[in-house]
Amino acid sequence: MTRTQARWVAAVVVATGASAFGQDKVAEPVTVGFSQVGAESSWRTAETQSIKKEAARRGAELKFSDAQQKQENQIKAIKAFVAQKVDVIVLAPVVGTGWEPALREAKKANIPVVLVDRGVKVSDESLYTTLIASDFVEEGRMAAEWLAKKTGGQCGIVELQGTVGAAPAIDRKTGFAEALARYPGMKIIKSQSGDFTRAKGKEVMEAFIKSEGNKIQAVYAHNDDMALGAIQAMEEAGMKPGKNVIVVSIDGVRGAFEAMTAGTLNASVECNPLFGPILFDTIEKILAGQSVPKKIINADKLFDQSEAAKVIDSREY
Ligand code: GYE
Repeated sequence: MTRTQARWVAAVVVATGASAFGQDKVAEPVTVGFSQVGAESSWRTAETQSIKKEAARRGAELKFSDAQQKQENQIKAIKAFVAQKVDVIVLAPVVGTGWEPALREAKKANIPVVLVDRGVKVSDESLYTTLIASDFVEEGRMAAEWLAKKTGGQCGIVELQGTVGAAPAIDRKTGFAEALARYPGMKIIKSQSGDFTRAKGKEVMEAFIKSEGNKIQAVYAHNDDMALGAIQAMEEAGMKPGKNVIVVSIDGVRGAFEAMTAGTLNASVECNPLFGPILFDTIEKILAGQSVPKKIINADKLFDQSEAAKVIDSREY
């Protein structure tokens, strides 16, 4: 057993109040450095809370760093975690490329890296231990198939993309476009990034309304926050989102369920942000020297107005 592994076992013993040898142990907690993207969306806030809560529950020391959506801040955080000799680094990477030098430093220091919610493109896959995320391409496909059914395969669509270069923005666009190719009557008439935020989603939608007006029959937003911003823009312009304009998005946050119940959002593909338990189960395995799969995929499901009111009270985020 390595020193880190021994500390992990000791920390678990302390956290659960159990003592394997019938004696009290005072152990240093396992330290986890978590470099988070920021707080751009309600999904992101739910993810942060879930991870902080689970760290506290298991008695791990979480060093939390909010990058305010800037990759340079995340690179600085990784370097700082390496200097502090944390036991594990958890990274939710804002974009997909440009990570190799920082990840190499972590590898050189023998610190395992767990990617949560977004993947990276690296030439050497050994630079991270595992990725825990949703299948974003599939989410895009689900949104498109649902829209095709709803509109009979006929509609002019505006697309609000996520952060440029982020895995969920790239993959949600790809999956949606792939499914759309089967429906010649469905066309994306405008597509632009709203950076996954409500304010940007509203701003971009206002510009779309100005240039495209009533050619817009549907909105596809890469996350709920941007959809909610777009809904506000449409309401202010006297349009009827959810009725004249069909709105579909991704995440399944509480605000989306409220909008579906109110009739302004039509559907949302759930993307579960509650990573805490699965993340710490995985960290525990890594530190105990057990092997973990390279990819751990969350299963997602689409909700529309027909179920929103029934399930809203049981939603956890
Ligand atoms: O959909 C969005 C957030 O990376 C899956 O990032 C995540 C996305 C999520 O800002 O709301």
